[in-house]
Amino acid sequence: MPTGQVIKTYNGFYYIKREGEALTLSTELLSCRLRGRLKREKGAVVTGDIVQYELLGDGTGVIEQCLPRKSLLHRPAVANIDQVIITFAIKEPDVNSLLLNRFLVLAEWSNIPEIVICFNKMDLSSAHSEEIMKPYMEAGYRVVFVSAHSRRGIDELRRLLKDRVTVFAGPSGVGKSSLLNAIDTELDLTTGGISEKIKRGKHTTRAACLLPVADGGIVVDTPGFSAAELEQLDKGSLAGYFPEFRPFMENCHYNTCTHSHEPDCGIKNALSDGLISQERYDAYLNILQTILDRKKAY
Ligand SMILES: Nc1nc2c(ncn2[C@@H]2O[C@H](COP(=O)(O)OP(=O)(O)O)[C@@H](O)[C@H]2O)c(=O)[nH]1
Ligand SMILES: [Mg+2]
Ligand SMILES: [Zn+2]
Repeated sequence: MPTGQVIKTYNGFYYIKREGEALTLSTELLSCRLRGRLKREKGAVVTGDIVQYELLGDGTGVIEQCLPRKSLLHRPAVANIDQVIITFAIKEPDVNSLLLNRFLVLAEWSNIPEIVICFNKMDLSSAHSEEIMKPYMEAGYRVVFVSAHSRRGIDELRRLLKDRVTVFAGPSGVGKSSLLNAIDTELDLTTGGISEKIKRGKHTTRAACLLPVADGGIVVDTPGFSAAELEQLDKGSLAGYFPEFRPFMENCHYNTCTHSHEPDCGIKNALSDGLISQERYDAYLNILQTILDRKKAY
């Protein structure tokens, strides 16, 4: 059976790029329906999925099977993302470190293999930029310092996108669309001012689609994803989504330790020894509280 990748979905149709074909703006996609058994299962096939399909006589196809996913972003549902570029600005607006940490946890939880932090608007100021990003660089994350306006770091971003499926995350106004336009002028995305929410109307949800960019990269075009669903996380697994916490967890006295109030906690000891940052630990406690509050509400 032939294999392909779902590039977008619309009204019960799944548009597929055949295996071995490159994705460009002129690639002809195959429109497919789902086999009945897959239709009954919610979320059985989403954008980004690698699927096997049967070709019908009329030039359309039927998806028979979805292959195992490498990663899954939940809202919007997109499978097999290789990389997330979490974008913030040095100012206008200032970095919201709690939100940055929520995005990092969401990316770790979604099993996205490459996680990059992109620090935009470096033309406005470069003061303290390394200091602001220090906890994240120390945690092992790659940070790129860029400016869509001065084009600093744009070549580096373009290299990062090559041969990967990438999603840009981050609050509105930090310059995600501007960066994509700087990477590939053909994209011509709307920037600034006009709220995408208003443009589309409050209640229209638009599904994500995969979009080719210059030099062989693919970006996920999404109306934006939220880190809200983090409350679905299990409190026991949260600390594991902070990569630099992992080596210290085995020193906790209790194996059910939540690293908050318990004595003899490996993570709290590492914090007081200066081995993990206060900012990251505070974010951990904050997200933990979100999870506990949700559990109480039931
Ligand atoms: N000074 C400066 N402003 C930028 C830069 N990148 C984007 N902006 C501005 O920030 C605003 C929001 O940009 P936009 O790309 O729409 O952000 P998005 O909401 O994340 O897609 C616009 O007014 C842009 O002109 C940059 O590198 N430097
Ligand atoms: Mg935008
Ligand atoms: Zn602990």
